[in-house]
Amino acid sequence: MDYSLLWLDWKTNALLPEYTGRIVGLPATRQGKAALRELMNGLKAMGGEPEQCGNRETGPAIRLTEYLGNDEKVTLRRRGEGMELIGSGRALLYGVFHLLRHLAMGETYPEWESSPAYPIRMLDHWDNADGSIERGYAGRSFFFREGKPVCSARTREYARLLASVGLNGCCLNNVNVSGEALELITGKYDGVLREIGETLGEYGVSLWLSVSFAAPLDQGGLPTADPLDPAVRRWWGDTCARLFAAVPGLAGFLVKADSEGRPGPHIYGRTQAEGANMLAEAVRPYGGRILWRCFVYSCTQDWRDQRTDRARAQYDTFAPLDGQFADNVLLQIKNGPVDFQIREPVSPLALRLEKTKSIMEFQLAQEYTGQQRHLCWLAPMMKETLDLRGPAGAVKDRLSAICAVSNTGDDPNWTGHDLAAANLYAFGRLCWDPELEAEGLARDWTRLTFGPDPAVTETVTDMLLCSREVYEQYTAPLGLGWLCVPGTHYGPSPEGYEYDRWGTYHRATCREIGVERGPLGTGFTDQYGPELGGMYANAAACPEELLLFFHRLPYTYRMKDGRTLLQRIYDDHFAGCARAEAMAKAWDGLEGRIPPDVFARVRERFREQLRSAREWRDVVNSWLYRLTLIPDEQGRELYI
Ligand code: GCW
Repeated sequence: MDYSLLWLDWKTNALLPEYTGRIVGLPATRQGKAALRELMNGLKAMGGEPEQCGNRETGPAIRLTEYLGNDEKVTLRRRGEGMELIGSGRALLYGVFHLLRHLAMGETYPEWESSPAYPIRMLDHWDNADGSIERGYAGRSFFFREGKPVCSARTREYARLLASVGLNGCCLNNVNVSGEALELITGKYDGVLREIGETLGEYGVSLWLSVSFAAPLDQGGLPTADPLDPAVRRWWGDTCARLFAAVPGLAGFLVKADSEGRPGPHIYGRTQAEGANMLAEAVRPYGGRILWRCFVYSCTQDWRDQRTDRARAQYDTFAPLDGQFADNVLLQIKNGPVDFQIREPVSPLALRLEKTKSIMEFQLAQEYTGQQRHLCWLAPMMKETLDLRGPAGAVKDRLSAICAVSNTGDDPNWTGHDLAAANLYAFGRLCWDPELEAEGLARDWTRLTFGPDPAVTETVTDMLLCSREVYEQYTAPLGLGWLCVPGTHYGPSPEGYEYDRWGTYHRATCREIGVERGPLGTGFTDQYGPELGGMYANAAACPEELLLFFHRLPYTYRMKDGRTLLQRIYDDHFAGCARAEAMAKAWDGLEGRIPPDVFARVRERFREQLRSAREWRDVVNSWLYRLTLIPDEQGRELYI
């Protein structure tokens, strides 16, 4: 086996309760059988000797009661001296993994009655058919090899990982559909897609595909892809009839249209709703859904143009269409209004839609957050996004689904940085239950991954919990974003995006920095409505961590604690770097307590993180010093 089991690598547990010795009940479905197998194997791995007793109950046991259907509600309750798990086949899977996790952490009767908060909880892979992964930092694709989709032992292992944290979907290929991936819907790969669908399906994971809006033109040979053209509609209808019959686990399509050069309905003078609804109609007979991305903005902006504000674009495009989308369309909204920066406000579109379903998109692939070379645990960011309250309630209560860009690849440890697996774990758990606390998630993941050593649990939990703030401190301060190297998005280049076409400017001079997004500026804050928008619009009331997202301010602006804005930025960079050094040192202190290969790999990553953090600190601070000629109040070194 050339990959690890991550948090499913159950450790020996001498204190397994007696009831784990007997398993009663014979699930009938594939998923139910998978649950039984997982239970047997998990208990054996922990050192237990479970006996399968069919339907005979002779003493304390784990009883599996399967009912037919597809719902996801799990009931796990005490029954005498044993436990009973009740649910559909897939619910049995979730219940078994819950039970195993809690047994592994030393609990005896982990009762649980739960349904997931969202019916769709999935990972989006930006895997290309040639095996590369767009923004992938953990090796190459395990879904595509040598230009073709493949179903391998790893597909199954991946499905187990997803089910074990409650995820139930994955989109196989990059939203930028190109090359051989364009053929995924043409019949050429039906056989292997079916195999993948079945393998994932055993673990309750449905398969999604990214499609190109121009497929009728490019693959169908039609003269147009206009969504209102009858021949185009027919082509999609026929394509779906064949595809959904051939690939039973298929759940629908993910579409990036009119975004960063991708084809879409705007080309034909049609709205986003007309485009999405045309596809929705094609997948409807098979219960399919369309996940329609809202990442629509001008990526050919003139940097001289101060009126166009990229942050506004998604709301301006989609909010007026609310009510026009078919009911099997979900609008897929990135968590922030711009693009996965380390700190952004919540996308106002997610707070606004009333008649349209939405799916929020997070990015576990750490494109802007250290590329899985830096430790940056994203659960606090996800929670802060989901918890935000707008005029009509919290974000988490308005969503219909959640997805994330996957951080996996074919590296043996799945995520490149061994500790980045904690992002995948926490994401799944939060999709099931957004009320879970970050600290508990960090602790559980650490415990399951590294075993019960309290020194390891404490140290790693603390590192995970502070890592996002640390990364934020030494990189881009106060919501400013975009100080990274263009293209690769790794390392500092404060002016890198300044005179470019991407709409991501800070317009720093020797006196001021940032874009004014209140009513006197681009008016972006209006998109939040009077209450939230009013708060963001007023610099004194705006949460400080977002100050430079919303405002253009002089470096001498006084922060709440009396420091100037500039001094705060200097301080953050020094503090962030020092905290990163402390984290690396804390990791070194775990030598001998962590498997040596993992220890060495993470130590290497920390080395790189420190090198890069120092670079960030000195480049950003020196850049501002050169602009302002205002020295650091504490006399620390800045470079001319
Ligand atoms: O952040 C940008 C990335 C692109 C990505 C795009 C998107 C898949 O740099 O690589 O393309 O977002 O989300 O569509």
